[in-house]
Amino acid sequence: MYAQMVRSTGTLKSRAEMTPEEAAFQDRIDRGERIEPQDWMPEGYRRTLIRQIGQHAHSEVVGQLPEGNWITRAPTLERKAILIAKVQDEAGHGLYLYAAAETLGVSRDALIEDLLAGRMKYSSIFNYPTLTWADIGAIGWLVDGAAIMNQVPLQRTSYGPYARAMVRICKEESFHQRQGYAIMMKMARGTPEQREMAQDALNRFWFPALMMFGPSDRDSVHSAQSMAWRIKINSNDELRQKFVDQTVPQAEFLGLTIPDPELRWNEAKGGYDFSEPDWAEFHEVLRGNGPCNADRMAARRKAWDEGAWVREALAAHAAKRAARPVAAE
Ligand code: FAQ
Repeated sequence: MYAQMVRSTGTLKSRAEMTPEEAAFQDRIDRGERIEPQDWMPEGYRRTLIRQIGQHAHSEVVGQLPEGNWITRAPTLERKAILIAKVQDEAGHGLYLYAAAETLGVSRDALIEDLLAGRMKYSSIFNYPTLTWADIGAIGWLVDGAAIMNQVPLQRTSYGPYARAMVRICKEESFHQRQGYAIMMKMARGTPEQREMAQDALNRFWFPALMMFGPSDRDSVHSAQSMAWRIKINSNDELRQKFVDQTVPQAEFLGLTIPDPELRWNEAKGGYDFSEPDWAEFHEVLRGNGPCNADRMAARRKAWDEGAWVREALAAHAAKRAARPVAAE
């Protein structure tokens, strides 16, 4: 199975099967109460959150790499400054999320070691290359757009520190999405070559963006339990549908074509019908065989190894400070 760390059976415990603590916990969730770090929680809830928040944090940090690739080649100083700010925001998102995960009793170092050892995942989308400047537009528009669709409901997730981290992240993601769309508008209304570049970026990023929402509901192993615990508010397919419905008019406004011949408005359901992504490709990317998996992990390992002296210096400084009052006595 492609799920790691946390085994979800797909079948939920009935009330009769729950211990009194589990039943009381479920009641709190059902009443819409927030769970805080000091509260009792089932071990599965804690581990599911560590898995999801940790994977989310890793995605933010690995997600800096495809865009960082274009900082030195941004077409104007203004675009460069905006891109630097965006990439820096992603580091901040990683930080809030690692901090939220730490409230569950796992250290940031342990999470990063799990990522580097292949025991934890990061979003499949960041294993695709950024070949042209239009890809930076497509990432902001589609990738941040998909992230917002997924993360706005997470502001209401049941675990307090995760929900609160999401509030600021969503505000910043909205700015990211707008900067990506602004690049797409410029390209789509530019020279024929720029327009072609914008269309090509949309062609390459459309289906990988749809994969960000996870496998279809029929194959999602964690959704049932995560939704019962209100860690997830919506299913993968619900969010994917909302994303398509929101994005198609934006593509039309740009005068670009979504690369899906099956895409059409379905009056009865009040949404678009569209083709599913190639799930075989999705699983290959998750297995580490996407176009950039090896490069991304090599970059993260290098950063971790070369940053060792910073971590050691910070630890030595903290130890020195902690020893200071003792010395004064
Ligand atoms: N990539 O049973 P489900 C961003 C895994 S946004 C990789 O459906 P679940 C912003 C899943 O983890 C991107 N793996 O799982 C940005 C599980 O494996 P596991 C990050 C995926 O958790 C923009 C297995 O498949 N956002 O970074 C993917 O209920 C631009 C079974 O799947 C989040 O992480 C995938 N696409 O639902 C940054 C949002 N899909 O863990 C920089 C929070 C599924 O057991 C630049 N996460 N898998 O080994 C979530 O909402 C959920 O975790 C889902 C998956 C929806 C991703």
